[in-house]
Amino acid sequence: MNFMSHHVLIINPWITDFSAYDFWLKPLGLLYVGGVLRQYGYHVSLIDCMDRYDPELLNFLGVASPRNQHFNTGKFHREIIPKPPLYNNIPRNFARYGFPLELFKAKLKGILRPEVILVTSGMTYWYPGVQLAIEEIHKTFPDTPVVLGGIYPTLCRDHAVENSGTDFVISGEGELAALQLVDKLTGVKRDYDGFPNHIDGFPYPVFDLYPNLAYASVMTSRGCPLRCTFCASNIVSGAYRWRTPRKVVDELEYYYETLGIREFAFYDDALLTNHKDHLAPILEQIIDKGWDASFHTPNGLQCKLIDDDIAARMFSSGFKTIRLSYESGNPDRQKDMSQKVSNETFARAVSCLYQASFELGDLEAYVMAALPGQTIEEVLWSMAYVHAQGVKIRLAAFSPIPGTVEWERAKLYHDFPEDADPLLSNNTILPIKPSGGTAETFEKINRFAKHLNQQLMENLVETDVRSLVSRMKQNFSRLELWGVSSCEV
Ligand code: B12
Ligand code: SF4
Repeated sequence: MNFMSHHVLIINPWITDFSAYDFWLKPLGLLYVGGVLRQYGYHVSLIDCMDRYDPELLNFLGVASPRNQHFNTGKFHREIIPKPPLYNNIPRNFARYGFPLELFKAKLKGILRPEVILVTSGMTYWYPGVQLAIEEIHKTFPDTPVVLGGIYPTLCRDHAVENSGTDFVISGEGELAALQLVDKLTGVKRDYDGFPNHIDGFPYPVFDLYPNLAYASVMTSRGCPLRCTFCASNIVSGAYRWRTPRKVVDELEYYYETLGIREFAFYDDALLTNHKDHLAPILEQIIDKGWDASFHTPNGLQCKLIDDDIAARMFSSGFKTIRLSYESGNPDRQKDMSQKVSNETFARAVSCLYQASFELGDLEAYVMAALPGQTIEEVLWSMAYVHAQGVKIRLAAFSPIPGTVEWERAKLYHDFPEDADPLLSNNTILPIKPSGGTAETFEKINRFAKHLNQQLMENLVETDVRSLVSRMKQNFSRLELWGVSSCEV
C-alpha cells in the first residue's frame, strides 16, 4: 500500500428480503467505481457483506468452505430479523442475508480509517440493509463522509436522500461522478479532460480485492436498445454501448489466468445485440483459448436474436446456464414489450440451442406473473408453452419500477400509490394482484411451475399446450381466472 494515497472504503451492504440466493451475485457497479478510484491513485479496500467465501465469515460460521450448489452458486448465511411494519401481513420470515452483524462491525473496527466510504445498493426494496450499514459506519467513523450510489438512489433518489442516512447521494452511472466527489472530499485537484468517454476506457472492476474469489461477473456492453414496458435499464444504465471484443477477452483472460476464475456470469442487459460483430468474435477468441471455464447468463437473453451460429458458439465456448426472456405468451403483450420475442421466435431459439447440443435442464425461460392487466390464464398459457418447448420455467413476479410504463399502469389500473414506499415493489409480496388473484393463487401457479420443471427433468414433456392449460385451469376459481382485467395492454 502506498501510505501517501488517500484511503477509500467501498461497501456492498446486506440484502434484506424474504429470500435471496447467490446466483453469481457481485456488486459489479461498485467494483467498477473502485477500479476507477484506484487508477486515479486512491487506496481502495472492500467490505462485501454478500461474500459467501470471505475467510472471516467461514471462520465465524465454523466451516471450511461455503456449501455450494451448481457452478459455485449457493445459499447466503441469513439472520431472521423483524419485518418492516409494511410487511406485517406477509406470512413469511424476513431476513438479513450475508455477514452476521457482529462480523460487519468487527470488519469496520479492524480497517484503517478511511477518508471516504462508498456504499452501493442493489434492489430499491433492499434499502433497510443500506440504512443499517450506514448507521453502523457512522457509529464507527463518525467524521468520515459516506456516499451512496447504485440502483436504489438512481430509481428512488428522494427516498434515498431522506431515509438512507447517507451524507451524499449519486444517481446513475458513477465512475466519473464518484471520482469528482471523492476528489473534492479529500482535497485532490485534477483535470478530468482525459477521463474515458467510453466504457472501453474503464479499468477492470476490482475483483482482486476479494480474498477468495469463486466467480466473476462481466459486462460486454451497457444499456439496451429496447424499451420493455417493465424495465428500467435505460434509466439506470443509459444508452446502449458495447465494448471492443478484444478488451472483453483480455479482461476474461486476466480473471482466468491471474485470479484463477472458472465461472463467469454475463450481466449484460442486451448480450446478443449486434452479436455478429460483438458476442460472436468474443466467443471465437474464447474457443481459441481452449479454456476450461463455464459461462452463465442469469439475465434473460433476447430470443429473436438467437440463430444457429451464435447458439453453436455459445455451446462450444462453455455456456452452461442459459436464461431466455420470454415473459409472456400473449402476442399483444409481446408486441407491447418491444417485440423482443414472439412464440415463433422463442420456439426457433430453443430449437437452435438444442441443435447446438444444449441439454434438457440447461435452458430456463423467464415467465412474468402479476403484471398489470394480466390474467391468470395468460400466465398458465405462457408456462405451458415454455414447458412444451422443453424449457424450464422461471417464474418472475412483477416489480413496479418508477419511470417505466408498467409503473404507470400499476397506478392507473391497480391503485398502486405514486408515493409507494420502495418496500412495496418487492416482487415477493406481489405488489399488484391482477385478476381475482391472491397470494394463494400465485402459490398454486408456483407449484405448477415446479411440477412441470420436475416432469421436464424426468423427460416427461407435455406438448399439448391447450390440454395442459385446461387441466391447470381446473384448479382455479372463476374469480381467480377472470376477476378484474379491465386494463389495456
Ligand atoms: C444483473 C442483474 C440481475 C442479476 C444479478 C443482480 C445483482 N447483481 O444484484 C439477476 C439476474 C440475479 C437479477 C435478478 C433480478 N433483478 Co435484476 N438486474 C440486473 C441488471 C441487468 C444489471 C445490474 C448491474 O450489475 N449492472 C452493472 C453495473 C455496472 O451497473 P450498476 O450496478 O447500475 O452500477 C453503476 C451505478 O449504479 C453506479 N453505482 C453503483 N454502485 C455505486 C456506489 C456508489 C457509491 C456510487 C457513487 C455509484 C454507484 O455506478 C455504477 C457504474 O456506472 C439490472 C439492470 C441494469 N441495467 O442495471 C437489473 C435490475 C437491477 N434488476 C431488477 C429486477 C426487478 C430483478 C428481479 C426482481 C427480476 C424478477 N422479477 O425476478 C430479480 C430479483 C433479484 C433478487 N431477488 O436477487 C430491476 C431493479 C428493480 C428494483 N426495484 O430495484 C433492474 C433495474 C432491471 C429492471 N427490471 O429494470 N438481476
Ligand atoms: S430487452 Fe431486457 S434489458 Fe432491454 S428493455 Fe427489455 S427487459 Fe430491459
